[in-house]
Amino acid sequence: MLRTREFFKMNNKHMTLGEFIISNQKSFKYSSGELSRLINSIRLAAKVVNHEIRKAGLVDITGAAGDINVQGEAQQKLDVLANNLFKQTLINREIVCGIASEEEDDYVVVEGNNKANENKYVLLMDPLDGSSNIDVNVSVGTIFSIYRRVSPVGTPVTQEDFLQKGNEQVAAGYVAYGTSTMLVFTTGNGVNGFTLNPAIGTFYLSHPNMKFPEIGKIYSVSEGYFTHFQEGMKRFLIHCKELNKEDNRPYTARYIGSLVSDFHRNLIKGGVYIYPATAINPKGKLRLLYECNPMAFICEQAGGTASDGFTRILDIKPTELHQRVPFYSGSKQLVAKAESFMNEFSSDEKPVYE
Ligand code: AHM
Ligand code: MG
Repeated sequence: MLRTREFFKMNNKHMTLGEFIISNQKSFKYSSGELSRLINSIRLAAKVVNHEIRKAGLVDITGAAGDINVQGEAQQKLDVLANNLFKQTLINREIVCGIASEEEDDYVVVEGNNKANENKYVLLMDPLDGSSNIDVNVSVGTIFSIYRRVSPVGTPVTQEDFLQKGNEQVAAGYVAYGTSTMLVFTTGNGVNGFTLNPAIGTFYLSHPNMKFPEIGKIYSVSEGYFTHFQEGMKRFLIHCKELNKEDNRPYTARYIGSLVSDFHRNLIKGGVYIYPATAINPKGKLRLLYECNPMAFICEQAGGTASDGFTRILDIKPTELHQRVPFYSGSKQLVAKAESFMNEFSSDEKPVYE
């Protein structure tokens, strides 16, 4: 618990997330107030999910719920809970017209209480990413992505509202439930990070204008799959381990296996996160709509690069809700280096999207 003096110092000095939203509303792409209310709803749901996660070790809510999600993976109880909490918060507050989630087979049409839904935004989310880490007390995260609908307002949302290119995103963010809880987001005007003060349940602007260090030294890849990687990826990993004083090699390997945490650390310290194509998962593991697009938007807004090894993530036209793509993201120079190995040695395996 913070001592009283420190508590007041922190709470007087830093802007709260609520204050930030109000003072920045005019710079949001469309400033009708609807997006601000939506981000406020996410803030609320994040606090509730945070509360549940923080007591996960105390009550018997960890472990597989028994359901198998659309990806064929066992759902953890907290996945289900986080999904329901975010969904219910957004539905109750009548703030979106549709929701798509990694934990739902299909998109959810949100109808207004007494009238046709007049809301303009759809939300896509991975409500609890890295959930296999919950049982072992390792950080997890929530990832979200917001678009303007393309179908007419007042009609039920359609799949096309969700299958938009990432460069159409209006806002994106993540919540990192780590040693502290942080909400990091962008509305296309840079990236800002807010840390939750659990004593009073308020997010404070702790990391204004976050930027990837251009030159990173960390690479985050699950090297256990080395044998299944494409030649370009193998060469990049060998490069990371070689001795070279000029560019400070060998680099440092760090892999938590929790995308939000790995990405967040690299954003602060400088590095590259890669979930590449493998012989077993030729399209990689991560989902374009719920994980890669929002992280890519944040990444670029923070001065980094995000690609599938060849193509910019935000330029990919999605073809299905649960589509997977290889994911390379982080400090510009490191991603460029990985891409150069992919282009040189694996260009015949470049993913094609139609
Ligand atoms: P999930 O959405 O089922 O939690 O899977 C995504 C997670 C990422 O957070 C993480 O980077 C990756 O899966 C780890 O996968 P692996 O165990 O194959 O390295
Ligand atoms: Mg996930």
